[in-house]
Amino acid sequence: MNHNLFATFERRMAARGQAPFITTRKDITTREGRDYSYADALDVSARLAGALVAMGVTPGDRVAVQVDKSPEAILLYLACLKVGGVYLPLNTGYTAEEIRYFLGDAEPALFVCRPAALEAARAVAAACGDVRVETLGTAADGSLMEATAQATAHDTIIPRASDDLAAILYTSGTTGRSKGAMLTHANLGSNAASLVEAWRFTEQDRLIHALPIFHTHGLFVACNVILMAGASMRFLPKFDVDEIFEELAEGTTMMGVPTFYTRLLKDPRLTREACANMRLFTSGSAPLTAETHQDFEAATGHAILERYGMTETNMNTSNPYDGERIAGTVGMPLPGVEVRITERDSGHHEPLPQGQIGMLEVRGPNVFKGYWRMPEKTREELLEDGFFITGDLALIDERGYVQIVGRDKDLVISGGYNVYPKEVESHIDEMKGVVESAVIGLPHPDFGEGVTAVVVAEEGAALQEDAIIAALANKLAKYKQPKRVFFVDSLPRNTMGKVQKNQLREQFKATYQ
Ligand code: MLC
Ligand code: AMP
Repeated sequence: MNHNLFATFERRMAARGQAPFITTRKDITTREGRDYSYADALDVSARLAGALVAMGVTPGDRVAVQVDKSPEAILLYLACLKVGGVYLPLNTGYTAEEIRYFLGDAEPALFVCRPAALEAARAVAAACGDVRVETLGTAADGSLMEATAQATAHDTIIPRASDDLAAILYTSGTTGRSKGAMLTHANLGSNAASLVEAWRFTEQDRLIHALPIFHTHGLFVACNVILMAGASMRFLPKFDVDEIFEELAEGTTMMGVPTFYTRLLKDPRLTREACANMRLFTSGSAPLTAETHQDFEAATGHAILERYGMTETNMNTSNPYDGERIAGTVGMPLPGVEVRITERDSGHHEPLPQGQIGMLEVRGPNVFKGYWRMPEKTREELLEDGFFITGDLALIDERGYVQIVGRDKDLVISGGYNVYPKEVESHIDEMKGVVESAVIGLPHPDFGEGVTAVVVAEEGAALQEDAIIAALANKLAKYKQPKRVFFVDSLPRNTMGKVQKNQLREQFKATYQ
């Protein structure tokens, strides 16, 4: 049997024929959009697959993609699956320096970039074994689409085993070095099927899609679910409050990070009437405060359905569709997913009594295969019994709902994007005049947490906040850059010499309030 995820998608897509798959907003002047029915998507993805094969992509090859959001980028993902390639999406915010690491580590057969970034991409690719570079723009333009127009359709779905790789998604690590999470066809397929069921997606659904498509949330949770349900999605280039209000009347569902909801709540147009056609709002990637949950329900009558997941695991838990959606909880394990809370640092992974806070560990068909070319890291986090150590601290309440209460990992989540302090600190520490630094997340009204640096300068060094931020511009994606930099004489440490970030978070807690 062919376990290629594309085979499952293709059956649904063929059955849906001329039904809409992805629609885009019309251009204001031309009044034209690019709408793909399922039949169109099958046709173009088959030709894209033909182009990939002609470019030398063979089964198991990585295809790295750093492009702006467009329907064609999703068709490229589908084409990549079809030919047995491993899709490797990259955040559009990554700098050339960051891209160099990913290309060097993943050794892709092909790198697809934005047309405007071609020169820079070629320079990076040349330094990484001369990776082939093609372009894809947001107007169905670029060399990849030109090749596709000439390509013969590739009709065969390359056979894949269930644990063959479908995608690699990079996720930063506590050591500052990003790790490629290897996701299999079975990981993605099983999770999408669970979510369609859990969230009652049907062919009638129209998802308002305003997330980026290079992470688990916007790519797998959103697009795979839509494909499996045979539903449709309205593709917005990014989250924009005005555009969301224009879409609510015809949408039925929206998936968002908490920042989407706090921004919508600030707008007087958020009413029951405005959301009358909607049946479901979901939230994830970062904690949704109970206050936002309650305010949203008061304004719209909709209880946001919060779920919890990770790049390595896809979605693990979800509040119920029909039962009570409890604010401040991430619900119960999805079917087939096991969750246990263990004593952190104990090393024996015995479940703690119900109600106690500990390390959250998960096991199931959703859990990834390991980190790309990092067997030791994989062994540290993915246990022999199949449980994955999430790094999140949680408890399970008496009703069986999971509450995430904190993180054991030193991680900041800003607007749904992960920022590992170590990565930012190492860049700041390299700067002239810096003794050391600590990067922390502080409560931020818009992004949930705001990345903040606390720096110890050498005596007599004339370091400025602006200069430090400016010096990071070419090194780190914008969302990783500190929004503020503070100077202190020394960093607080415990007797073991470990920096007490709690104290710093307390000292600077009012920064963005
Ligand atoms: C943008 N900026 C950010 C930022 N996004 N800074 C910190 N954190 C962020 N998340 C920068 C911009 O570059 C800009 O800088 C300034 O902040 C203000 O920008 P903005 O216009 O207000 O931001 P906007 O473009 O509207 O983006 C905000 C956002 C976006 C929240 C809509 O970040 C977003 O779509 N986040 C979703 C992330 C996501 O999909 N996560 C899923 C990960 S998967 P300047 O200086 O130029 O003004 C995962 C697993 C799971 O975690 O469970 O789902
Ligand atoms: P990522 O590595 O980008 O996949 O981010 C995964 C992390 O996001 C998890 O380990 C959690 O810390 C966090 N996360 C995701 N969903 C939620 C949620 N609903 N509540 C709290 N934290 C979440």
